[in-house]
Parts: sequence; C-alpha cells; structure tokens
Amino acid sequence: MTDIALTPGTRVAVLTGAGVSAASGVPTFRGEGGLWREYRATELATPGAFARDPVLVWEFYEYRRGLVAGCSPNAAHTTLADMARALPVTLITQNVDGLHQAAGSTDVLALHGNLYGIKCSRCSYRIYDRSHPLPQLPPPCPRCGAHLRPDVVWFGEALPQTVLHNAWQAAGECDVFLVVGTSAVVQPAAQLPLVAKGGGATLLEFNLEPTSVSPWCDETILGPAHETLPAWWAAHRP
Ligand code: BJW
Ligand code: ZN
Repeated sequence: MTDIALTPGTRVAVLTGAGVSAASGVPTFRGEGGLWREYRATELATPGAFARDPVLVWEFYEYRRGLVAGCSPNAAHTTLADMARALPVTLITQNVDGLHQAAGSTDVLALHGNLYGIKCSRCSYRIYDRSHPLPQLPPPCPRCGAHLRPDVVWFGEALPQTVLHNAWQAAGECDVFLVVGTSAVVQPAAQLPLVAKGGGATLLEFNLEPTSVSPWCDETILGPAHETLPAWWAAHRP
C-alpha cells in the first residue's frame, strides 16, 4: 500500500464518475447494468440524436430525472464533502446527478453538466428545473420558441470552458489526485489523472476493477467506493 501522509495543507483533487453514485442506485454507463449496455449512446446523447428525435431524447432524460430524484448521496459522496472541510479539495465530477452537491460539497466542477439543468437549443435561455415529469416534451423555449434541451454535455460537444480550465489547473497543481468510480475512457476528462501525474501528484484510484488509468496510478484500491473511500479517509485524515 502506498504510504501517503496527508497534512492540513495537502492539495487534493478528485475526479469522480458514475461508480461513485452506483451505491445510491444510479446506473453507470458502461458496466453491467450500465445505460450504454441497454441504450445506444449515439441515439440518445449526441446533438444529432436530439435534432432527429427530440421527444425520444427527452423521454430518456425524463426517465433519468425521475430515477435520480429518488436517490440519496452515499458514504462516498459524504466522505468527499467531509474531506473538503479538512483539506483544500477540488472536486471534479463527470456525473450529472447532483448527488455531490446534495451531500454538501460546494464549488463542484461539473464537467458534463446537470440533469436538472435545461437550456435552449437556439438562444442563451438557461434554467434549473427539478419538476418531474415536465408538462410537455420537448418543452418550448419561453424566449424564442425553439426546443429546450437538457443542460448536459453530449458526445461531440465542448465541455464548459471555465469549468474545464479550473479542473485542468487543479489537476496540475495538486499533491494528491483521487480517481473514483470512473472507467476513464471519455475525453477530455480522462486526461486529468495524467495531467496530475505529470505535475508530480500521487495518483490513487478507487474502483471495482482496474481501468485504463490504473497503470499510471500509485495504487488502485479495489472495491465499492462507498466502502473503500470512507475507510481510506478514516486511515489517512490529518
Ligand atoms: C464502481 C462502482 C462502485 C461501478 N464503486 N467503482 C479521442 C480523443 C479525444 C476525444 C475523443 C476521442 N475519441 C472520441 C472522442 C470524443 C468523445 C470521447 O471521449 N469518446 C470516447 C467514448 C472514446 N468525447 C466527447 O465527445 C466530449 N467532447 C469532446 O471531445 O469535444 C470536443 C470538442 C471541442 C471543441 C468544440 C466541440 C467539440 C464530450 C463527452 C461527453 C460525455 N457525455 C456523457 C453523457 C452525459 C449526459 C448524460 O448523463 O446522459 O457523460 S457519456 C457518459 O460517460 C457520461 C459520463 O459522465 C461519462 C463517463 O462515464 P463514467 O462516469 O466513467 O462511467 P462508466 O460507466 O464508464 O464507468 C463507471 C466506472 O465505475 C467503472 O470503471 C466501474 O468499474 C466503476 N464502478 N460501481 C467504485 N460501487
Ligand atoms: Zn430560446
């Protein structure tokens, strides 16, 4: 096991993925029971899919909104919120479920948007709306009448620029980088652990299984994150 000593000044950056919310009942994308095993990503999570069939895409997101509304943060989420009260932590997530924020994490860098965010496919109109189900699919933009769409990042779309910039900077400057519950195959998020490694950080991974980033990690801690992360934090907190 990597011998790592955290002090109150240790700068930690964390990248989370769907695995961190698995114990809360939120399906992952690529593993067993994952969304992309049952549905085709290209038919649901691309701008082209939305242009072709906005109702189908909205139905998929309404299903997800309903599912996540019934889920609560687990011990992995609360551990990361606790960690940020003890250390300078930058929490970067690929998740759109809002469970880090529900667990008390603030200033979360949400790389792929938010399931409850809605934006216009044409103008700059943008709102946060937790109502479910939405009265009309697709909802019309109250400003210009075009279709509203989920404020998430689909394949082929750019990530929010400032969020990505801040994530890149935090990865490059941290002392310890934790990769939690992500297959680390989706770019550009998957670069962040390598940016951290290049900056000299200690790289630790928490996952059920080794991933493409494991060869770069100082240690991969295998097991469910809602168990391994609290145990690691209890053993290492300053
Ligand atoms: C547990 C656990 C437990 C389970 N405990 N662990 C080559 C180079 C660069 C880019 C590309 C490239 N080839 C293709 C691309 C583009 C593409 C990409 O990366 N594709 C790859 C799949 C190959 N990337 C993009 O298109 C991105 N944009 C882009 O590149 O833009 C360029 C551009 C620039 C300028 C102008 C215009 C364009 C955008 C990517 C957006 C991804 N969107 C999604 C959907 C979001 C909305 C929604 O939720 O519907 O984001 S896809 C999906 O994957 C979602 C996730 O955030 C993301 C990552 O998935 P994640 O979190 O890793 O989940 P899984 O399921 O893959 O893994 C779960 C892990 O948890 C597993 O390892 C399990 O073992 C583990 N686990 N239970 C611990 N209990
Ligand atoms: Zn509009």
